[in-house]
Amino acid sequence: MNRLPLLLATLPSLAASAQQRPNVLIIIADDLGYGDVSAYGSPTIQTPNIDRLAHGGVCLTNGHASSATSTPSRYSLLTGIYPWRRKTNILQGDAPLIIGQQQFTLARMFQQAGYRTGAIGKWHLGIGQGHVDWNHTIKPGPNEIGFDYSCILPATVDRVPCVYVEDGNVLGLDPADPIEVSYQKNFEGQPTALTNPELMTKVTWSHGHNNTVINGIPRIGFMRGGKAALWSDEDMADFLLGKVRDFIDRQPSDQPFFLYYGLHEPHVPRIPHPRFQGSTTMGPRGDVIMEADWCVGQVISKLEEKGLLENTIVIFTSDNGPVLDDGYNDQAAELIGQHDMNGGYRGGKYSLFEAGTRVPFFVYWKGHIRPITSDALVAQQDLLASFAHMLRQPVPEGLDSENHLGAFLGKTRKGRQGMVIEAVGRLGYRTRDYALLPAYKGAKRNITGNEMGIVDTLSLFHLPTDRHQEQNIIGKHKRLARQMQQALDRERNK
Ligand code: NG6
Ligand code: CA
Repeated sequence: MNRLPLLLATLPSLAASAQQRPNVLIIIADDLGYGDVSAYGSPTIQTPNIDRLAHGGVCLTNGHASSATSTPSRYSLLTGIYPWRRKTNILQGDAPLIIGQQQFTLARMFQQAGYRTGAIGKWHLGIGQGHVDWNHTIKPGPNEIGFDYSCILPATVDRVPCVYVEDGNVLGLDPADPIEVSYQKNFEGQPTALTNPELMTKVTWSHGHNNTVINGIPRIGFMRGGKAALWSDEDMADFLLGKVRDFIDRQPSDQPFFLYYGLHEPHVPRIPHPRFQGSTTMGPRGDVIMEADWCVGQVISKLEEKGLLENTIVIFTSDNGPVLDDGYNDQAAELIGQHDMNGGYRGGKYSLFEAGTRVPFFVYWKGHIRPITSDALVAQQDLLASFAHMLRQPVPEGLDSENHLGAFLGKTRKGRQGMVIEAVGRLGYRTRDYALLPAYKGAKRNITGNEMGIVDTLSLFHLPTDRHQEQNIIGKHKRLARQMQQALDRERNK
């Protein structure tokens, strides 16, 4: 214990670091589970590049997405507001932008502090104002809420349109072959996975994904045209990485950057580049995790090459917990073997149980952080207030973002007192060690097979001794449960 102040004394102080205005890179995976990285001790998967961040920085063991699905969780990461205050839900590919153009965002905060900002990869926060015309510049999008540059997949890899949108324009679009998109009905004469199953040459659907087939993969939603602009699923990792490299290469040497890099792995459809196919015994889900880990290593190498690594804070996390069958017959469930993607926690994607929101969360800053494992309770929406504090930027009142810069930089193991967690519209409450989950009417399991939460009765779990949330101890801890319920109600009524 006595070594701590000594070691810290050799590191630059928080204030000095703030003056340097380090670059900030957030790498956010899609559906990567707490047990999907070897950093937390999983013996069945090896993620050396991600582990390098975890072992060389702050390895957060109690870091959360605010929600167990993508749109809501990304919404609060970027706005610092709980997603259920805005009733956000998983968006379709043509849904309007859910962040207001006047709204304060993490990207805008960095812009105010003089940063150049970028968003590359999965977006899923909507684009345009409804009735999007994909053949002209689409506004508003990332560029209207604080990003100087963006190259995004509008929604998810399994949703149309299967094109990249760079600074509001569909990349590679041939004006003679315009794009049409609908989530209501198919375009006349267009084949679907149902009418023409033979088109599904790469993977077939198990639930939900039976509309337009693109690149041999059935998707959600209908799309026609835009052939030259279609992305290649196998090349997506390399493509996005290329855009990340370009963004870093174009950075003026006298200006810091903030980059939001949304990995598409291991969300469905899981289509790795051939060099990763068969790289694990877990089938495509394992293989795309290898691909994602490789991408992380490549970005770190890029920063090293440019001499920027010591001046860049790298955050690695995931937008929500893991899932096996999320709509495709890709053998994820069959081949998972002994691998526990939940890391011993219960639930998963869509779930209010722990594995829904407790995600991989690492903060790496070469030469500035004393490697530490920390069970401080922190949430992705806290990055906003924390970086604002670091950069001495004002934030609007009433946000759900708390400043925990000390916890993120490993100076303290103290984090939040509590936080609201959300899964498909249901709310629970977490303190550092306890979870309060509500009773609700509904199915015990999601269509994916993941357990949803508690069905019968209000429950309290003590996570350090009951990782798998088996023992409801509410009878013994009525006062604590009441306090947590009141804290949840206070938040809800704010
Ligand atoms: C669901 C999809 C699922 C996935 C999810 C979004 C079906 C049956 N399921 O509606 O495959 O796309 O939406 O995932 O269509 S998320 O990680 O972006 O939240
Ligand atoms: Ca996700």
